[in-house]
Amino acid sequence: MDFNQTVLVVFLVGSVLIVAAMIGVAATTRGAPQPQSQVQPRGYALRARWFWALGAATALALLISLPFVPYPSSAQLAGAQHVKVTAQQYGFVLPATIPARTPIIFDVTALDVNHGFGIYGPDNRLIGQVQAMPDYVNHLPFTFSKPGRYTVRCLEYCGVGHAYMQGAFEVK
Ligand SMILES: [Cu+2]
Repeated sequence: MDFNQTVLVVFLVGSVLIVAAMIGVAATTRGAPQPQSQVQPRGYALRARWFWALGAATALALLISLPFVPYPSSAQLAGAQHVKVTAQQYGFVLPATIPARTPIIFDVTALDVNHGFGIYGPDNRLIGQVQAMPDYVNHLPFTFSKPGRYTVRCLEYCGVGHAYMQGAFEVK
């Protein structure tokens, strides 16, 4: 199963669970309304438990995922090679080749309006992106582990030619 199929399955299972919960609520709330004094303590107790459960889940998710944050440390970036990227209606100016296994910092700017600088790997999956803005330089650190042909696409609607705004570079 590839990534897109996994997303589809998760989405479908989630949708079924939500619909099931809605049907459950609809089926169990048919009777006469209960008085507020009877419902309130149960609701408040449920709310407190829900709060702590969400807090615990968030803390756990942070602890598990923090080591995988994809941003390089400043030490790793000390010797990084800067690559200038200029976006303009409707294309990108950037070098034709970029070295593999070398820390890179893309210095991204635009000459006219806001653009998106989205990098797609050889398997056509989005692997990194940053905005390209006029009169401002955004820095996107990235280290390419796989050689191949990478495509750059504009990810921000920038005018009539937006859909065709592409670039490419070779990682060697
Ligand atoms: Cu665009």
